[in-house]
Amino acid sequence: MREAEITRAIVRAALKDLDELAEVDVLIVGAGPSGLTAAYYLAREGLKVAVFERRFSFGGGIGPGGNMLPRVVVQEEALGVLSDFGVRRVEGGSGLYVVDPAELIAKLAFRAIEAGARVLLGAHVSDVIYRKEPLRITGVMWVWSPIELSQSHVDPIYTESKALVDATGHGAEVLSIVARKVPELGLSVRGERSAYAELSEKLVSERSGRVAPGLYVTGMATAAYYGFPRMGPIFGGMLLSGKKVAEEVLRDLRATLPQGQLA
Ligand code: 48H
Repeated sequence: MREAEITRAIVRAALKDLDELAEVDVLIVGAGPSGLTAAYYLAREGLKVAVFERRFSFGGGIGPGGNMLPRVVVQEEALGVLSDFGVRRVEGGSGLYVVDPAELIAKLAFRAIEAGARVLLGAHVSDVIYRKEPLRITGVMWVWSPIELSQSHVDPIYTESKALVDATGHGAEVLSIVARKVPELGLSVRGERSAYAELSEKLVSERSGRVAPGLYVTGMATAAYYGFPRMGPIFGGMLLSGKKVAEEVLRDLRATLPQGQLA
């Protein structure tokens, strides 16, 4: 085997991939718990789904558990989602179930990818694309993360989407960009509030969804956007929120697009 052939195999496959990622049905920014959950429920319906994650790993905030103790908890209401992903849990009392973060990360990612979602690691989303009349968000601009970190001036490239989901966690990065750079949409990111776990879990699960034409929010980004409290190392709300945003995206895409128009 020649070294040149190793290069060619990588380049050919990667360029084909990037070509396919120029246009998707749903683009999810962030491969944390909410983003991966949404990716699974959308991909299993046959949509072309991509998840762009700026780290070279997935799971977002799951890995460190609670203050680096290797466990997270999930409440009873989210057991159905855990079952859809085949995640094992043990009872922790008071309606809480205890989960191994490594297993949660692995199974969320495995199921999303097996269902057909494409997870692109090291892809940093730095801007959005928009259109007027009708005013809507139609995709993102992105660069490889090491380029972003180097602070070199490199123009990003585009991915168009019919639905763009902000699953970037505490920073609500996509919505913050839109609030600043597409003021016509009138969005503002209020910032999360101090901890109130039960209330926050309920609000985040219920309110994740569409925030503007073509633009959706899930997970902690929902709390940051609406000014909801934080909840600490309980993850049921993130899973339910990912499922909820997937349902809204599916509903909207099915209502507005004939089947044949999905990418
Ligand atoms: C590409 C990006 C970009 C970008 C960020 O933080 P996450 O785990 O997000 P959620 O909302 O799915 O889960 C939140 C949960 O982990 C958490 O922090 C909780 C429950 N906290 C409660 C509390 O009180 O503290 O994942 C977001 C992912 C990360 O992997 C980022 O690297 C990635 O998004 N990301 N990827 N382009 N611009 N910004």
